[in-house]
Amino acid sequence: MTYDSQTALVVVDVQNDFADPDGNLYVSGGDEAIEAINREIDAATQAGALVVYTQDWHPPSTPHFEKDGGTWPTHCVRDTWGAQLHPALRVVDGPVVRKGTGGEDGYSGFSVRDPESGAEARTELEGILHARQVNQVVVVGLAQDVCVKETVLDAQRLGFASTVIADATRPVDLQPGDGERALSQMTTAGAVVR
Ligand code: VGL
Ligand code: ZN
Repeated sequence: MTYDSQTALVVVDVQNDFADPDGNLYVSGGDEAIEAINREIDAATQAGALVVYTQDWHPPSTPHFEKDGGTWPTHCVRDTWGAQLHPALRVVDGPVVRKGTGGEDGYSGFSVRDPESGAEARTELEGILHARQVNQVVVVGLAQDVCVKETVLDAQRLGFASTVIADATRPVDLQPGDGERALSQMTTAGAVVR
């Protein structure tokens, strides 16, 4: 991608639990995507573009987790190894947006949703982008069919022209084909899949 000052790179959830084979919710090939992710971080940094990192950041107990009635194995519990950014990820100066901190499902970098009440709330991401006059986002990271997808769909809804770099993402593929379906959903929403 070519970056400029009105474009931000959003690096979604490149955390040990998703990107390390020993992680609790390892996304197959997540570690292999880091090289392509770092390439985008370098390109963005060289162009002076903003790089934002998101982190899934859950309390130890939340209806987001299987053990508490939810969908997912326990992952990205705040202040644990699993929640840390993967050591191979290039970390440059830029905001870090944490989501799911109050026990919500935090799929999108822009918004969270209480799985029980359905109540939605915004993270600080939209404000960060607007403050920098950003009107375009490039999204990379994990997982293609969960948090990357929801981040891109929200970005499109909020008026940011969005591009997802497919080889800088990997899908969970809970159901076979989820990754491919996510890419076409993002395309249908007006995002560019590269
Ligand atoms: C994610 C499942 C649960 C993700 C987060 O980052 O894609 N997936 N929480
Ligand atoms: Zn999560």
